[in-house]
Amino acid sequence: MIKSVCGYCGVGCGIEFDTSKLIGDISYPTNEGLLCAKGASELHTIETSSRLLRPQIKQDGKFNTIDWDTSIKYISSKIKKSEPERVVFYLSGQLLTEDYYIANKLAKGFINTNNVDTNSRTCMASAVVAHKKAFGVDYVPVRMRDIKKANLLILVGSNAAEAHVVFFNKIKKELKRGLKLVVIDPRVTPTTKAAHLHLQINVGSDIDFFNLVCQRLITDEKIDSNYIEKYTNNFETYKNKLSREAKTKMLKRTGLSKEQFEEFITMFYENENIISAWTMGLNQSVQGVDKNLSLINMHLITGKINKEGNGPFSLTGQPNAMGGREVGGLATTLAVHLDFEAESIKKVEEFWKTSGIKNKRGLTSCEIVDEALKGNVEVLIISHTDPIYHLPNRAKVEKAFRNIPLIVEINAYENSETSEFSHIRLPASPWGEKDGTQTNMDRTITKQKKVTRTSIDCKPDWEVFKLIAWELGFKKSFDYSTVEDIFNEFKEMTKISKKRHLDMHNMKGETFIWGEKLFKDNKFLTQNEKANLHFVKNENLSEKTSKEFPFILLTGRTRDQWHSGTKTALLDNLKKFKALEYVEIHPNDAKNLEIEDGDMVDVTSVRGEITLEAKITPDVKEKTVFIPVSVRKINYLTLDLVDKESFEPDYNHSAVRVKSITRL
Ligand SMILES: Nc1nc2c(c(=O)[nH]1)N[C@H]1C(S)=C(S)[C@@H](COP(=O)(O)OP(=O)(O)OC[C@H]3O[C@@H](n4cnc5c(=O)[nH]c(N)nc54)[C@H](O)[C@@H]3O)O[C@H]1N2
Ligand SMILES: Nc1nc2c(c(=O)[nH]1)N[C@H]1C(S)=C(S)[C@@H](COP(=O)(O)OP(=O)(O)OC[C@H]3O[C@@H](n4cnc5c(=O)[nH]c(N)nc54)[C@H](O)[C@@H]3O)O[C@H]1N2
Ligand code: SF4
Ligand SMILES: [Mo]
Repeated sequence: MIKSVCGYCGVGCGIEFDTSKLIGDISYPTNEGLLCAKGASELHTIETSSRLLRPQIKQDGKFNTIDWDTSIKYISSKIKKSEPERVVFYLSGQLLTEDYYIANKLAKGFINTNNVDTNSRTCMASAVVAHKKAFGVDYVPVRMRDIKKANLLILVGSNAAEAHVVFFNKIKKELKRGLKLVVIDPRVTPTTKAAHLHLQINVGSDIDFFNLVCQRLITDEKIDSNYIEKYTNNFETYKNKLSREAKTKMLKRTGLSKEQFEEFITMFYENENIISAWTMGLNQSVQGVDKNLSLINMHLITGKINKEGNGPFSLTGQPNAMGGREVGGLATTLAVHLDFEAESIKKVEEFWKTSGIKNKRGLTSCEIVDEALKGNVEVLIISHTDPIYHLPNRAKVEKAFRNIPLIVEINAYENSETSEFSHIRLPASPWGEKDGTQTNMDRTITKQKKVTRTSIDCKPDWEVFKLIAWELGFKKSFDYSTVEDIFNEFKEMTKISKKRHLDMHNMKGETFIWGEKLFKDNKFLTQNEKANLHFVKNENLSEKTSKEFPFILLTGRTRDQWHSGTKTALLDNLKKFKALEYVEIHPNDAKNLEIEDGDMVDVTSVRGEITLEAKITPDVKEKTVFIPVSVRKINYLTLDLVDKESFEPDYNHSAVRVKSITRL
């Protein structure tokens, strides 16, 4: 019997595998034996016909097989010839901690480029920055089991019923116990359908909503003055600025009625223990950091934090998004939660026994695109992600990628959207064929285990980075034989994290929950150990609709598909649940535009156009449309505006028009 963990989402369900069958691990606390359809089908993904099984090089527009040795030599020679800052790594929250660690070490420590970014930029970078601004450290002070002690759960911009399925099952169990659920989302979703109160706010108005709530809490004296006094900074300034914001304007922007707002306030007052959990509806915004802060403020002024059953809970999407943050595999951090100040660089150089680490952050996702357009990217190494598919404003990304002389794609499957742009493809061992470590959204570190032998010519991602490091002449510093060697080094490195708050060095055995005592006694990691309140307001910076583009496009997940679908779209047992390609449109809008259910429609933004089947449903608000991310061409439409602090894209606010082509 092999015990492992699901490799799809941030819930991180434990699994058991025994020669022929895969089941949920009953003894694993997160899922207690439960699995969703994706987790249950993990084994099938190893056997799909779309696996990439040999290294390939593109010659005359066609991929031809080459051997590992030739490919690694070729890639390394190009890196050697390039100036360090023209070399870019683009990683993924789906990589294992060891993969992430070694890629980050190689790039920042030895090639001396800080250009190591990841798809997590598009995912939870806003939460990372908000945590640092409010708490002084990127730390999530709530765990899933806290919902057992909560009286009220507020889900904001989160469709957990489809995106965090097993966690949502746990939520439903708690609803039977008496937990109250509020969901704040501009769409009707399976999550909102389970809620006691659904606040169908206007897209992008979350800051207005939380500011209204906080204003009201202050006026009604429902705040915890003792907590504020002892454990927070800036309250007076925050309060004064907040009091100047006009209530009616804010309420109007949310699109909610007074009655709906009052209902929320009553629920807030009636319930003692409150958790607010959020995902992409807050993070993916031009004001993603501010949206996060507006919610965190609500917990700080009521003292509903650092107590069982309370707190702001940022849910991570990918299986090891957390692990990536811990090793520091983002362009905006150096390593193990250290940034780029001289003192941190010195510590990291000493630990890695290297020199020359640059003292400036590297390029973030959309900046890589901009620099490539200017001809400033020579080598791009992509691992476990599909940037042509997932980055916003795809036409621009394609143009930029055509301008990069060498794109290396490390992928376990051959059918990514990026593959058309890659020059070399290296076959990775996918889930099931490799070992390693991942951290779920609960800060629980678990081991992913091999359940079958590695396909003959495939290598786990970490080994690919190791081979490149060796070829570049860094054998001594990358002399690992197993994932354990790398993980042990990472554990040791956490000792140099600020105040040793990353406490993985205490980990013994197979699983560990890091940071359990971090905010003990409400001591935060800011300079004076108090949390910071930040006044924020809705600056209304997103793309505006117009006569020509009258709809706002929302994008998001469906339960049984995983992003671009390289793993899930081919599996009949998953495909049967829901179509992959469609656009949802409100009946009134459909009527005005003479669109009928099932019509083919063109959806157009100022950046591009795609054709989809129309699905008419009142689940979307009037003047908004929804397209699931299983539509691979989705990002031809989206805008590439980013948050100025987190650099996370504003995916959910593109202005589009819809036109039937069936009825032309
Ligand atoms: N089945 C499945 N599960 C997944 C994934 C997958 O591909 N498939 N991906 C994983 C990943 S990487 C991630 S990041 C998570 C994402 O998890 P979620 O964020 O829960 O998933 P989304 O479908 O993107 O849902 C975001 C919700 O925010 C709403 N929203 C949009 N704009 C706003 C706004 O301005 N305010 C508010 N309040 N809400 C808004 C949308 O209507 C949508 O329902 O899912 C993870 N789980
Ligand atoms: N419009 C819009 N765009 C979005 C989002 C949105 O909500 N709306 N969400 C954003 C978010 S939150 C995210 S996380 C991204 C996700 O975007 P991506 O990361 O691009 O999506 P995936 O399809 O999960 O890509 C993972 C890739 O890894 C490959 N792979 C699988 N197993 C392995 C392995 O073991 N090793 C290697 N090397 N490769 C492997 C898969 O074949 C696949 O090509 O999309 C972002 N883009
Ligand atoms: S909820 Fe997430 S971790 Fe659990 S089985 Fe489903 S995809 Fe896997
Ligand atoms: Mo994500």
